[in-house]
Amino acid sequence: MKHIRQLGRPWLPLLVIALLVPLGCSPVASTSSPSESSSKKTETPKKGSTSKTPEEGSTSKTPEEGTTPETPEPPEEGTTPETPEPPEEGTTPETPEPPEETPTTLGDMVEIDLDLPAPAFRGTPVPLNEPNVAKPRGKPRGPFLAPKGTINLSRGKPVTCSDPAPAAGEVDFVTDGDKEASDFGYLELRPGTEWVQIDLGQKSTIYAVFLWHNHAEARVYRDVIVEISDDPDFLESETVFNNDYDGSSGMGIGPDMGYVETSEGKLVDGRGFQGRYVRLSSRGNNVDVKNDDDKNHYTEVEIYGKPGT
Ligand SMILES: [Ca+2]
Ligand SMILES: [Ca+2]
Repeated sequence: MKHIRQLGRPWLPLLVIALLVPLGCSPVASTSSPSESSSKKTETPKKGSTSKTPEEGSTSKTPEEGTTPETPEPPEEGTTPETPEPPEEGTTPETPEPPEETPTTLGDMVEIDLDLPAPAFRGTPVPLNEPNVAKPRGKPRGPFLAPKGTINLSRGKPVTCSDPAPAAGEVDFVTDGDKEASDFGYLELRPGTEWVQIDLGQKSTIYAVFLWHNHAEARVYRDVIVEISDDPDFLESETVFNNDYDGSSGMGIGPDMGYVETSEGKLVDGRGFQGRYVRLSSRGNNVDVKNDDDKNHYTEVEIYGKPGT
């Protein structure tokens, strides 16, 4: 029994080694491979996280810069952010574009015939003691040019006004075609800032507004303001003329000059703005104010343009 025990002992260490070697080998070998594999895993998501590279590459740069393993993972993340962005950019610029294009659409320019009333006084009006008034031209106005197809849109169209009880005349006088200087031919509105408004019946492209207050004598009407809108209440509008130099009518200080009434009427450039309604405001005149009777008079308004849009 002793011999067997002595012979058996020298084998023990061999057995132990034999058992340890396979156990030890596996951990040593595994440490190297996982470290490499882990590093590869971290690298992949890092490159993948920079999703912009694949985004750009997916469209054009990928074939040159892209490596095959990176390409498949990121595109999924990259495609999602790209999709929502373009529609946002596309919709925003479309909205502001229409108002810019609207007033600049002009066709072939032709001369439009006007039916002017007879002059009520002769000679060039004398410069008036009134601020911000343009020097009278002293000669007839040149031809009225407008895009081909322009017509008088306002003739016979319904008129409303801010004065609930006009002192003289009817609102229909403003668009009845009678422009002769006469105390019986105009609509008279109370003192202060008042307006008349023409409903063209449909949204129209407007190239010019001609305006006759009372041209029986050389008068200057104050705070002449002309607006175009699709809203009958004019909460939003395009102002095409404003000579209220001190802002006393509450619609802002205007850049335009005052003018002396003549039989030619006042030509206001509509600039091709579109709208269904045109509103004309004024704040009395330099003649009647001396008599403490600072009223507003509208003999005729003609709006030239094209019906519809
Ligand atoms: Ca009239
Ligand atoms: Ca004013």
